[in-house]
Amino acid sequence: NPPPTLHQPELWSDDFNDFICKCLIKDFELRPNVLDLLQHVFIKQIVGREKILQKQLIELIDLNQQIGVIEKTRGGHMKTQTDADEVEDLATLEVLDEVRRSTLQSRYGRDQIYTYVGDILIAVNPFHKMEIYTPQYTKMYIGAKRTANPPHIFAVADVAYQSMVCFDSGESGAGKTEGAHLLVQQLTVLGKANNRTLQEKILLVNSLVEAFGNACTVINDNSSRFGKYLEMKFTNGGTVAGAKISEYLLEKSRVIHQAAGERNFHIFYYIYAGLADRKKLAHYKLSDSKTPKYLWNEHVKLGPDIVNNTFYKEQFDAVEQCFKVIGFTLEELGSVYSTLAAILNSGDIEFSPVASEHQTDKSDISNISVLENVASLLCIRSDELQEALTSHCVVARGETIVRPNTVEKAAEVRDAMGKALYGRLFSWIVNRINALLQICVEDKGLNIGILDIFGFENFKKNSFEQLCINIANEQIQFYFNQHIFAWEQDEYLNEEVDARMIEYEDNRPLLDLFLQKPMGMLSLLDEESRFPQATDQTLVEKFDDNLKTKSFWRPKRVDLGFGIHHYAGKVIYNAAGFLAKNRDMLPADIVLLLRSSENELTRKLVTHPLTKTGKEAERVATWKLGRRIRQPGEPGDTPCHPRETTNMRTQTVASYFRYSLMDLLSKMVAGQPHFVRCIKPNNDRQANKFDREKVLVQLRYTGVLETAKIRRQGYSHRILFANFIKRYYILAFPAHEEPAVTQETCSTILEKAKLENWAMGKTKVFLKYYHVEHLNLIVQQATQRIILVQAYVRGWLG
Ligand code: AOV
Ligand code: MG
Repeated sequence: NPPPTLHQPELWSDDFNDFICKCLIKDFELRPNVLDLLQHVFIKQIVGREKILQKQLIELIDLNQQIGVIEKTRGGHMKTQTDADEVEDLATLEVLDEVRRSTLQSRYGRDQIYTYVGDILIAVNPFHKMEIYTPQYTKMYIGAKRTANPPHIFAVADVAYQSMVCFDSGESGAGKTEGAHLLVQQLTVLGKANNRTLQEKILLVNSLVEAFGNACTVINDNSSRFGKYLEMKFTNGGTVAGAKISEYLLEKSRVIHQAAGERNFHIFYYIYAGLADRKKLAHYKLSDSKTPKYLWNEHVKLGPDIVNNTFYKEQFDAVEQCFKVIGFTLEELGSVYSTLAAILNSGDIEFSPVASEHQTDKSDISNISVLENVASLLCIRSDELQEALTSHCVVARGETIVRPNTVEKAAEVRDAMGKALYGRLFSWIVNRINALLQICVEDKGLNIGILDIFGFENFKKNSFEQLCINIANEQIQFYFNQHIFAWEQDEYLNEEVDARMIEYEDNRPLLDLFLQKPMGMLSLLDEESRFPQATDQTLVEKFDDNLKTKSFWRPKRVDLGFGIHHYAGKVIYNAAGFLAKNRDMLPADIVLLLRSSENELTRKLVTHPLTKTGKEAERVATWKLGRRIRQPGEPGDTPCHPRETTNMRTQTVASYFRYSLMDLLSKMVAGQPHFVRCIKPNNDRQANKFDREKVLVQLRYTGVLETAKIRRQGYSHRILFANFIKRYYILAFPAHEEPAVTQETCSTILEKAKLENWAMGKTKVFLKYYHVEHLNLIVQQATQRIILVQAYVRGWLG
C-alpha cells in the first residue's frame, strides 16, 4: 500500500501513530523501547496538539530517512554478489576448494592482495609498491565496520586495537615483516599518541632493529634472521604509552659465515660504506682497499663495491638518525661502532703454525697489527688477546697447565668471539631501546603484541639454523591449529553443541619429535653435545637410533644428512657443524679478558644480566684465580691476566631455544590472537605473477582451506549467557527490564534480531563472526535512534 501522506489530518489516528512508529523503526525492524517511547508520546501527548507537532514530525521522519541513507552508503561496499571472484571472505563461499583458490588468483590479478577467511587475513605478497597505505586509507579503516571496506591489514590493526595479539606467519619472503610494519604504522595512528615523538620512535625502532637483525638471503633481500615480538602498550584510554621488543634466536653464525649467495647482517655493510663516506674508516681501523673478510663471500664478489654503495651510505645515516631520535648518546653510538669495527677486524686475524720440531700443534698470529687493532677497539691489551686466542688451560690432577691452540682451534676461538660480541651487542641494543621506550605504563594497561618471526626455510643446504627456524614455525603452526581447530572443537563437545568436526593436519607428533624430553631431537642433541668425543656423525646415528617415526629418515648418499617431513614440506638437513653450533662455546679467557676492558660497553656486553656467561665468569674468576677483575669505573691500570682452566659451561643453543619458544608461547596463549597468513605468489619475487602450484601448496600446509571450512561451519564467537544478555538485551527487551540469564532470553534476542545459524550451548551462545558484527551494528543503530528520538521528544515537551 502507498503510505498515507502526512497532510491528511484524518490520519491522526491510532493507526497513523502505529504507521509512524513503523517508519521509524522499519530499517532494523525491532521493537525496542523506541516504540514504547513513541507510542507513549503520540497517544498521550499528541492529542489536541496535532497541528503544532506536524512540522516536527515531518522533520523527524526526514531526519530518520537521512540516517537511513547514511547507513546505507556506509554499508555500501558490502558485497551481495555470489560471484566467487568477487568474494572478499573465503569463508562465505559454499563452493569447492578449486574456486577458492581461483578467487585468490583473480583477486591478486586485480591487485587485491588481501582476502579474509572468516577472521583471518590472507595477504599475498604483491612484490611491488601499492598505494593502499596512504593516510587516506589509514583514515578509511579507523573504526569502520569490517564489511564496509575491502579486506586490509589496517582492518586487522583496528580489531587488534581492542587489545589483542597479532601474528604474521608464512614462508620466507612472504611478507610477514612488511605486514608487521604496516600493523605498527596503523596502530600508532589508532593509539593517537599525544606524544608525537613516542609515535615516531616506535616506528623507527622497527627499522633500527632490522638493520642489525636482517640480512640478504637467497630468498629475501631483507630476511629476518631473528624473531621479533613487539609489544605496544596502551593506557586504559587507548593511547600509545610505550613499546617493548623481545628478540628471539638471532642467527649469530651469519657474522662469521654466509652461505652461497647470502650476506652478513645489513649493518656491517652500512657502517663500512658510511664510515668510508665520512672518511672515518681509519679511526675505526678499517681500510677501503681491503674489505674485511667477514663481508666477503667468495660466492658474491662484493668486495670493492661496498664502500661506494650509496644506498648503504644512506642507510647508515638513517640508522644513526634512528639511534639519536630514540635517545642513544653519542658516546654509546661511538662504542657501538667500535664494537662492530672490532668484529670486522677480528675476522682478519690470521694464524699460522709455529715452526718447531717438537710442537707442531702450536699457532701464532701472522698479522699482529690486526690483532692490535682489535685490542685497541675493544680497549683491551693486545698481548692478553693474543694469549687468549692461541692457548687455553687444562686442569690435570689439580694442576693448571697452559696448552697451545692449533691453528684451527685458534680460528674457532676468534670466530666464537665475533659471534658472541655481535649477539650480545644486539641484545644490548634491544634492551637499551626498551629502557628508552618505557614510558611509565601501569601493568593493567592494554597491550598489543605483534609477532614476526623468520619464515619456514628450505634451502639447497640446510643446517642447524634452518632446523631451529623451522621448529619455531612448527610451533607457531601448532598454536594456530590449536586455536582454530582443537580448542574450538573441544568446546563444542563440552557445550554439547552439534557441529561437524573438521579434519585438520595435527603436527603434534612432529613437535614431540623435536621437543620431547628426554628422547626428542633437541634433547638428544644436548646429550651428544656433552660428550667431548662425540662427532656430528655419532649425532646423526643417535638420531637414527632413537627417532622412530615416518617424519624422520636418513637419505641415501647424503653424508651427515637427515630428512624431516615438516608441516610445510620435506627438508633435508646436513648435520655438519651441529655439535659445535649447539655448544656455542665462548672460552672463559675471552670473557674475562673482555671484562677487563676499559670501554664501558664492552664490559657491559659480558656482564649483562642476560648473559649467564658473564656472571659465571666472574664467579669462576674470583673463586679459582683469587685475582681481582677490574670493576666498572675502576682505574684501568689493574694488571689483568685472565686465565681459566676450562671452557665456560654455557647454556647450549638448543636449550636456550627451547626456553625461548616456551616464553614466546606463554605470551601468545595469554592473548586473544589475530592471524595474518602471508602467501608468497612466486619464487622469483616478481610482481603480477601467480604461481598456482606454489600458492596451493602454501594454502594446503597452512590449513587455510580447512580454516575456511571451520569458519563457515564453526562458531568463532562463544559468549557466556550473562555477557551476551548484558550486551544485547536492548534489542528485545525494554531498557529498564533485567531479563533472566537463561537460554530462552538469549534465543529471544537472537530471534528478534532475525539471525539464523547460531547455536545454543549449555552456558554459552555460539555465534559466527558475522552475527556479532550484525548485532553490534543494530545495537549501535538502535541506540542512536533512541538518543535522537529522546532529544526530539524532550524538545517538544519542553
Ligand atoms: P618475510 O618477513 O615474510 O620473509 P618480507 O616482509 O621481508 O618477508 O617481504 C619480502 C619482500 O616482499 C619485501 O621486501 C617487499 O619487497 C615485498 N613485500 C612484502 N609485502 C609487501 C606489501 N604489502 N606491499 C609491497 N611489497 C611487499 V623472512 O623475514 O625471509 O621469513 O625470514
Ligand atoms: Mg621477515
